Amino acid sequence: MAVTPEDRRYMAAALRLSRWNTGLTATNPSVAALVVSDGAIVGQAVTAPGGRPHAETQALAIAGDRARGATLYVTLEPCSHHGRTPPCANAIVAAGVARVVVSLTDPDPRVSGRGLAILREAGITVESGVMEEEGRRALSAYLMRQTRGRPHVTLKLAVSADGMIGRQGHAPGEGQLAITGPAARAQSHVLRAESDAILVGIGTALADDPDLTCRLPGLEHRSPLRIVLDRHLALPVTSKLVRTAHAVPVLIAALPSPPREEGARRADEGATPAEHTARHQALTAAGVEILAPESLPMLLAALAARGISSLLVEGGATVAKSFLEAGLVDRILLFTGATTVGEGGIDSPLRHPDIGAESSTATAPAGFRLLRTATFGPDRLAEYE
Ligand code: AOF
Ligand code: ZN
Repeated sequence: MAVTPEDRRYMAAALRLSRWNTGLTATNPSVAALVVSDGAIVGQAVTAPGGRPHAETQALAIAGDRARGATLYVTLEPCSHHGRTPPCANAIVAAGVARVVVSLTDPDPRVSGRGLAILREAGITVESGVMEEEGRRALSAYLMRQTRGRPHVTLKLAVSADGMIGRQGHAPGEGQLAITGPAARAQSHVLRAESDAILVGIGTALADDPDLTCRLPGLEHRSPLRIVLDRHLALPVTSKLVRTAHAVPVLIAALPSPPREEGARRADEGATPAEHTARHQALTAAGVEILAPESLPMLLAALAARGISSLLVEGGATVAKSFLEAGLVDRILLFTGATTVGEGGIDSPLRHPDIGAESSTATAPAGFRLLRTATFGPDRLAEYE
Protein backbone atom coordinates (compact mmCIF):
# COMPACT_ATOMS: atom_id res chain seq x y z
CA MET A 1 0.00 0.00 0.00
CA ALA A 2 1.40 3.34 -1.03
CA VAL A 3 1.53 6.54 0.96
CA THR A 4 -1.80 8.40 0.69
CA PRO A 5 -2.76 12.06 1.15
CA GLU A 6 -4.46 10.90 4.35
CA ASP A 7 -1.11 9.57 5.60
CA ARG A 8 0.40 12.99 5.03
CA ARG A 9 -2.46 14.68 6.89
CA TYR A 10 -2.00 12.45 9.93
CA MET A 11 1.76 12.92 9.80
CA ALA A 12 1.27 16.70 9.64
CA ALA A 13 -0.93 16.43 12.76
CA ALA A 14 1.74 14.33 14.49
CA LEU A 15 4.43 16.87 13.61
CA ARG A 16 2.32 19.68 15.06
CA LEU A 17 1.77 17.62 18.20
CA SER A 18 5.52 16.96 18.54
CA ARG A 19 6.05 20.68 19.07
CA TRP A 20 4.12 20.46 22.32
CA ASN A 21 7.12 19.23 24.30
CA THR A 22 9.90 20.71 22.16
CA GLY A 23 12.49 22.10 24.57
CA LEU A 24 11.33 19.88 27.45
CA THR A 25 12.67 16.46 26.48
CA ALA A 26 16.48 16.97 26.28
CA THR A 27 18.50 15.00 25.40
CA ASN A 28 15.73 13.05 23.72
CA PRO A 29 13.81 14.51 20.80
CA SER A 30 10.15 15.44 21.25
CA VAL A 31 8.49 12.76 19.13
CA ALA A 32 4.75 12.37 18.53
CA ALA A 33 2.71 9.26 17.76
CA LEU A 34 -0.90 8.81 16.60
CA VAL A 35 -2.79 5.51 16.53
CA VAL A 36 -5.46 5.56 13.81
CA SER A 37 -8.14 2.90 13.55
CA ASP A 38 -11.07 3.00 11.09
CA GLY A 39 -10.44 6.65 10.31
CA ALA A 40 -10.37 7.78 13.93
CA ILE A 41 -7.47 8.75 16.21
CA VAL A 42 -7.70 6.28 19.10
CA GLY A 43 -4.46 7.23 20.84
CA GLN A 44 -2.02 10.10 20.63
CA ALA A 45 0.99 11.09 22.67
CA VAL A 46 4.24 13.01 22.67
CA THR A 47 7.54 12.15 24.36
CA ALA A 48 7.14 13.02 28.04
CA PRO A 49 9.04 15.95 29.63
CA GLY A 50 12.49 14.66 30.56
CA GLY A 51 12.44 12.34 27.52
CA ARG A 52 10.62 9.30 28.85
CA PRO A 53 8.29 7.51 28.41
CA HIS A 54 8.58 7.64 24.63
CA ALA A 55 5.64 8.69 22.49
CA GLU A 56 4.68 5.30 21.02
CA THR A 57 4.24 3.36 24.26
CA GLN A 58 2.00 6.10 25.67
CA ALA A 59 -0.13 6.31 22.51
CA LEU A 60 -0.50 2.51 22.41
CA ALA A 61 -1.54 2.45 26.07
CA ILE A 62 -4.28 4.98 25.34
CA ALA A 63 -5.45 3.03 22.29
CA GLY A 64 -5.51 -0.27 24.20
CA ASP A 65 -7.16 -3.07 22.17
CA ARG A 66 -7.99 -0.62 19.42
CA ALA A 67 -4.32 -0.65 18.40
CA ARG A 68 -4.80 -4.15 16.94
CA GLY A 69 -4.87 -3.79 13.15
CA ALA A 70 -4.44 -0.02 13.39
CA THR A 71 -2.00 2.34 11.68
CA LEU A 72 0.60 4.07 13.85
CA TYR A 73 1.98 7.45 12.71
CA VAL A 74 5.25 8.41 14.35
CA THR A 75 7.53 11.34 13.59
CA LEU A 76 10.75 9.39 14.29
CA GLU A 77 11.65 5.75 13.73
CA PRO A 78 10.60 3.77 16.82
CA CYS A 79 13.55 2.80 18.99
CA SER A 80 15.02 -0.69 19.00
CA HIS A 81 17.40 -0.38 21.95
CA HIS A 82 16.99 -1.35 25.56
CA GLY A 83 17.63 2.07 27.07
CA ARG A 84 15.94 3.34 30.15
CA THR A 85 12.72 1.98 28.63
CA PRO A 86 12.21 -1.22 26.57
CA PRO A 87 12.21 -0.83 22.76
CA CYS A 88 9.15 0.88 21.28
CA ALA A 89 9.44 -1.33 18.18
CA ASN A 90 8.74 -4.42 20.33
CA ALA A 91 5.76 -2.72 21.99
CA ILE A 92 4.32 -1.90 18.55
CA VAL A 93 4.66 -5.54 17.44
CA ALA A 94 3.10 -6.77 20.69
CA ALA A 95 0.15 -4.39 20.29
CA GLY A 96 -0.71 -5.93 16.92
CA VAL A 97 -0.36 -2.73 14.89
CA ALA A 98 -0.76 -3.50 11.17
CA ARG A 99 0.97 -0.54 9.58
CA VAL A 100 3.54 2.02 10.73
CA VAL A 101 4.11 5.35 8.97
CA VAL A 102 7.34 7.14 9.89
CA SER A 103 8.73 10.54 8.91
CA LEU A 104 12.43 10.20 9.77
CA THR A 105 14.79 7.33 10.46
CA ASP A 106 16.71 7.72 13.72
CA PRO A 107 20.42 8.66 13.39
CA ASP A 108 21.06 7.35 16.92
CA PRO A 109 23.60 4.54 16.28
CA ARG A 110 21.68 2.30 18.70
CA VAL A 111 18.62 2.51 16.41
CA SER A 112 19.45 3.70 12.86
CA GLY A 113 17.25 1.34 10.81
CA ARG A 114 16.99 -1.42 13.45
CA GLY A 115 13.62 -0.11 14.61
CA LEU A 116 12.10 -0.32 11.13
CA ALA A 117 13.71 -3.75 10.59
CA ILE A 118 12.08 -5.17 13.74
CA LEU A 119 8.67 -3.96 12.51
CA ARG A 120 9.14 -5.39 8.98
CA GLU A 121 10.40 -8.71 10.32
CA ALA A 122 7.18 -8.97 12.33
CA GLY A 123 5.14 -8.56 9.12
CA ILE A 124 4.12 -4.95 9.76
CA THR A 125 3.78 -2.71 6.69
CA VAL A 126 6.25 0.16 7.08
CA GLU A 127 6.31 3.45 5.17
CA SER A 128 9.13 5.82 5.99
CA GLY A 129 10.14 9.26 4.72
CA VAL A 130 6.61 10.67 4.92
CA MET A 131 6.78 14.48 5.16
CA GLU A 132 10.50 14.07 5.65
CA GLU A 133 11.42 17.73 5.08
CA GLU A 134 8.94 18.90 7.73
CA GLY A 135 10.07 16.08 10.03
CA ARG A 136 13.67 17.15 9.64
CA ARG A 137 12.71 20.68 10.63
CA ALA A 138 10.68 19.52 13.64
CA LEU A 139 13.58 17.38 14.87
CA SER A 140 16.39 19.70 13.68
CA ALA A 141 17.82 20.20 17.15
CA TYR A 142 18.07 16.48 17.89
CA LEU A 143 19.49 15.75 14.43
CA MET A 144 22.15 18.44 14.72
CA ARG A 145 23.37 17.22 18.08
CA GLN A 146 23.33 13.56 17.00
CA THR A 147 25.07 14.04 13.66
CA ARG A 148 27.31 17.09 14.17
CA GLY A 149 27.88 17.15 17.93
CA ARG A 150 26.68 20.71 18.35
CA PRO A 151 23.33 22.37 19.07
CA HIS A 152 21.10 23.63 16.27
CA VAL A 153 21.55 27.41 16.26
CA THR A 154 18.74 29.88 15.62
CA LEU A 155 19.70 33.53 15.24
CA LYS A 156 16.87 35.87 16.18
CA LEU A 157 17.14 39.53 15.32
CA ALA A 158 14.67 42.36 15.77
CA VAL A 159 15.41 45.08 13.25
CA SER A 160 13.77 48.51 13.11
CA ALA A 161 12.09 49.84 9.99
CA ASP A 162 15.32 51.76 9.27
CA GLY A 163 17.49 48.64 9.59
CA MET A 164 18.85 49.11 13.13
CA ILE A 165 18.98 46.66 16.02
CA GLY A 166 19.53 49.21 18.77
CA ARG A 167 20.99 52.59 19.56
CA GLN A 168 24.61 53.52 20.24
CA GLY A 169 25.20 54.92 23.68
CA HIS A 170 21.99 53.34 24.89
CA ALA A 171 22.68 53.83 28.59
CA PRO A 172 23.21 50.73 30.72
CA GLY A 173 20.09 49.90 32.65
CA GLU A 174 17.96 52.17 30.49
CA GLY A 175 15.95 49.11 29.56
CA GLN A 176 15.32 47.57 26.22
CA LEU A 177 14.63 49.58 23.12
CA ALA A 178 11.24 48.39 21.88
CA ILE A 179 11.64 47.49 18.22
CA THR A 180 8.76 45.07 17.87
CA GLY A 181 5.31 44.96 19.44
CA PRO A 182 3.63 42.55 21.87
CA ALA A 183 2.63 39.89 19.31
CA ALA A 184 6.18 39.52 17.99
CA ARG A 185 7.52 39.56 21.55
CA ALA A 186 5.16 36.74 22.53
CA GLN A 187 6.45 34.81 19.53
CA SER A 188 10.05 35.24 20.73
CA HIS A 189 9.04 33.93 24.13
CA VAL A 190 7.62 30.81 22.45
CA LEU A 191 11.05 30.44 20.82
CA ARG A 192 12.69 30.66 24.22
CA ALA A 193 10.34 27.98 25.55
CA GLU A 194 11.29 25.70 22.66
CA SER A 195 15.04 26.22 23.10
CA ASP A 196 17.40 24.42 25.46
CA ALA A 197 19.60 27.51 25.81
CA ILE A 198 19.62 31.20 24.91
CA LEU A 199 22.75 33.29 24.32
CA VAL A 200 23.58 37.03 24.24
CA GLY A 201 26.76 39.10 24.27
CA ILE A 202 27.90 41.09 27.29
CA GLY A 203 27.12 44.35 25.46
CA THR A 204 23.45 43.40 25.25
CA ALA A 205 23.47 42.11 28.82
CA LEU A 206 24.85 45.43 30.10
CA ALA A 207 22.74 47.73 27.96
CA ASP A 208 19.40 45.96 28.35
CA ASP A 209 19.70 44.14 31.70
CA PRO A 210 17.49 41.42 30.17
CA ASP A 211 15.75 38.53 31.96
CA LEU A 212 16.04 36.15 28.98
CA THR A 213 13.32 34.03 30.54
CA CYS A 214 10.09 32.80 28.99
CA ARG A 215 7.34 34.90 30.53
CA LEU A 216 4.32 33.62 28.67
CA PRO A 217 1.59 32.69 31.15
CA GLY A 218 1.74 28.94 31.74
CA LEU A 219 5.13 28.53 30.06
CA GLU A 220 7.30 30.21 32.71
CA HIS A 221 8.77 26.85 33.71
CA ARG A 222 10.15 26.46 30.19
CA SER A 223 12.87 29.12 30.47
CA PRO A 224 16.10 27.90 28.88
CA LEU A 225 19.65 27.97 30.23
CA ARG A 226 20.88 31.57 29.86
CA ILE A 227 24.35 32.09 28.41
CA VAL A 228 26.36 35.32 28.22
CA LEU A 229 29.53 35.66 26.12
CA ASP A 230 31.59 37.64 28.60
CA ARG A 231 35.38 37.35 28.46
CA HIS A 232 36.09 39.77 31.28
CA LEU A 233 33.36 38.59 33.63
CA ALA A 234 31.83 42.06 33.40
CA LEU A 235 28.30 40.84 34.12
CA PRO A 236 27.34 42.70 37.32
CA VAL A 237 26.21 40.63 40.29
CA THR A 238 23.36 43.15 40.54
CA SER A 239 22.05 42.30 37.04
CA LYS A 240 18.69 40.59 36.68
CA LEU A 241 20.45 37.59 35.16
CA VAL A 242 22.73 37.04 38.16
CA ARG A 243 20.05 37.85 40.72
CA THR A 244 17.81 35.11 39.28
CA ALA A 245 20.60 32.57 38.62
CA HIS A 246 19.40 30.21 41.35
CA ALA A 247 15.95 29.97 39.74
CA VAL A 248 16.98 29.85 36.07
CA PRO A 249 20.63 28.86 35.47
CA VAL A 250 23.13 31.33 34.02
CA LEU A 251 26.35 30.35 32.31
CA ILE A 252 29.12 32.79 31.41
CA ALA A 253 31.30 31.75 28.49
CA ALA A 254 34.62 33.56 28.76
CA LEU A 255 36.00 33.04 25.28
CA PRO A 256 39.63 34.14 24.79
CA SER A 257 38.88 36.31 21.73
CA PRO A 258 35.22 37.08 22.03
CA PRO A 259 33.15 39.62 20.21
CA ARG A 260 34.29 43.00 21.53
CA GLU A 261 31.42 45.15 22.53
CA GLU A 262 31.41 48.71 23.81
CA GLY A 263 29.92 47.85 27.17
CA ALA A 264 32.45 45.09 27.81
CA ARG A 265 35.41 47.40 27.26
CA ARG A 266 33.93 50.08 29.48
CA ALA A 267 33.07 47.75 32.30
CA ASP A 268 36.42 46.05 32.17
CA GLU A 269 38.61 49.12 32.26
CA GLY A 270 41.47 48.61 34.64
CA ALA A 271 40.58 45.06 35.67
CA THR A 272 43.62 43.48 37.30
CA PRO A 273 44.09 39.72 37.68
CA ALA A 274 43.08 40.09 41.33
CA GLU A 275 39.88 41.87 40.31
CA HIS A 276 39.20 39.18 37.72
CA THR A 277 39.53 36.54 40.43
CA ALA A 278 37.21 38.54 42.70
CA ARG A 279 34.61 38.77 39.93
CA HIS A 280 34.92 35.05 39.32
CA GLN A 281 34.31 34.33 43.00
CA ALA A 282 31.40 36.74 43.32
CA LEU A 283 29.65 35.38 40.24
CA THR A 284 30.20 31.78 41.26
CA ALA A 285 28.92 32.52 44.76
CA ALA A 286 25.79 33.98 43.16
CA GLY A 287 25.18 30.66 41.40
CA VAL A 288 26.59 31.53 37.98
CA GLU A 289 28.58 28.86 36.18
CA ILE A 290 31.70 30.03 34.34
CA LEU A 291 33.25 28.21 31.39
CA ALA A 292 36.36 29.21 29.46
CA PRO A 293 36.06 27.42 26.11
CA GLU A 294 38.81 28.11 23.58
CA SER A 295 36.49 29.01 20.73
CA LEU A 296 32.86 29.33 19.69
CA PRO A 297 32.82 25.82 18.14
CA MET A 298 34.30 24.46 21.38
CA LEU A 299 31.62 26.22 23.42
CA LEU A 300 28.96 24.63 21.20
CA ALA A 301 30.58 21.20 21.56
CA ALA A 302 30.60 21.62 25.34
CA LEU A 303 26.92 22.59 25.31
CA ALA A 304 26.03 19.57 23.15
CA ALA A 305 28.00 17.32 25.50
CA ARG A 306 25.78 18.43 28.36
CA GLY A 307 22.67 17.65 26.34
CA ILE A 308 21.83 21.01 24.82
CA SER A 309 20.39 20.47 21.35
CA SER A 310 18.98 23.90 20.50
CA LEU A 311 20.51 27.31 21.04
CA LEU A 312 18.76 30.62 20.47
CA VAL A 313 21.15 33.51 19.79
CA GLU A 314 19.47 36.82 20.56
CA GLY A 315 22.19 39.40 19.83
CA GLY A 316 23.62 41.94 19.74
CA ALA A 317 25.09 42.72 16.36
CA THR A 318 28.65 41.59 17.24
CA VAL A 319 27.53 38.21 18.51
CA ALA A 320 25.25 37.76 15.50
CA LYS A 321 28.15 38.56 13.18
CA SER A 322 30.55 36.19 14.90
CA PHE A 323 28.09 33.29 14.68
CA LEU A 324 27.34 34.09 11.03
CA GLU A 325 31.03 34.44 10.13
CA ALA A 326 31.84 31.14 11.84
CA GLY A 327 29.11 29.45 9.78
CA LEU A 328 27.37 28.44 13.00
CA VAL A 329 23.86 29.66 12.20
CA ASP A 330 21.29 27.14 10.97
CA ARG A 331 18.16 29.27 11.00
CA ILE A 332 17.54 33.01 11.03
CA LEU A 333 14.40 34.64 12.35
CA LEU A 334 14.40 38.25 11.27
CA PHE A 335 11.68 40.35 12.87
CA THR A 336 11.20 43.75 11.32
CA GLY A 337 9.40 46.32 13.42
CA ALA A 338 7.38 49.31 12.29
CA THR A 339 9.29 51.76 14.50
CA THR A 340 12.48 53.62 13.52
CA VAL A 341 15.59 54.10 15.66
CA GLY A 342 17.06 57.07 13.77
CA GLU A 343 20.17 58.94 15.00
CA GLY A 344 22.86 56.74 16.53
CA GLY A 345 21.29 53.48 15.39
CA ILE A 346 23.37 50.29 15.45
CA ASP A 347 23.34 48.78 11.99
CA SER A 348 21.86 45.31 11.76
CA PRO A 349 24.14 42.71 10.17
CA LEU A 350 21.04 41.64 8.21
CA ARG A 351 18.36 43.72 6.53
CA HIS A 352 14.73 42.83 6.10
CA PRO A 353 13.77 41.35 2.75
CA ASP A 354 11.33 43.11 0.54
CA ILE A 355 8.45 40.98 1.71
CA GLY A 356 5.99 40.10 -0.99
CA ALA A 357 8.35 41.09 -3.80
CA GLU A 358 9.80 38.61 -6.28
CA SER A 359 13.23 39.62 -5.05
CA SER A 360 12.70 38.11 -1.58
CA THR A 361 15.14 35.27 -2.09
CA ALA A 362 17.65 37.58 -3.77
CA THR A 363 17.97 39.55 -0.52
CA ALA A 364 18.41 36.45 1.64
CA PRO A 365 21.61 36.40 3.72
CA ALA A 366 24.44 34.55 1.97
CA GLY A 367 23.99 30.81 2.18
CA PHE A 368 20.38 31.04 3.34
CA ARG A 369 17.03 30.81 1.61
CA LEU A 370 13.77 32.41 2.61
CA LEU A 371 11.52 29.73 4.08
CA ARG A 372 8.47 31.75 5.06
CA THR A 373 7.21 35.16 6.02
CA ALA A 374 4.57 36.04 8.60
CA THR A 375 3.16 39.12 10.24
CA PHE A 376 2.66 39.80 13.95
CA GLY A 377 0.56 42.91 14.32
CA PRO A 378 2.59 45.72 12.75
CA ASP A 379 5.76 43.60 12.64
CA ARG A 380 7.00 41.25 9.97
CA LEU A 381 8.95 38.02 10.26
CA ALA A 382 11.21 36.44 7.66
CA GLU A 383 12.49 32.95 8.41
CA TYR A 384 15.60 31.68 6.60
CA GLU A 385 17.36 28.35 6.66
C1 AOF B 1 11.20 6.63 20.36
N1 AOF B 1 10.17 7.40 20.78
O1 AOF B 1 9.34 9.22 21.76
C2 AOF B 1 11.67 9.09 21.46
C3 AOF B 1 12.74 8.30 20.96
O2 AOF B 1 17.56 7.21 26.76
P1 AOF B 1 16.43 6.48 26.10
O3 AOF B 1 16.38 5.04 26.39
O4 AOF B 1 15.10 7.18 26.34
O5 AOF B 1 16.69 6.58 24.52
C4 AOF B 1 16.95 7.80 23.88
C5 AOF B 1 16.84 7.56 22.39
O6 AOF B 1 15.50 7.20 22.07
C6 AOF B 1 17.10 8.80 21.54
O7 AOF B 1 18.47 8.97 21.26
C7 AOF B 1 16.34 8.44 20.29
O8 AOF B 1 17.06 7.48 19.56
C8 AOF B 1 15.11 7.76 20.84
N2 AOF B 1 14.02 8.71 21.05
N3 AOF B 1 12.46 7.09 20.41
O9 AOF B 1 11.01 5.50 19.93
C9 AOF B 1 10.34 8.60 21.34
N4 AOF B 1 11.89 10.30 22.04
ZN1 ZN C 1 11.16 4.33 22.04
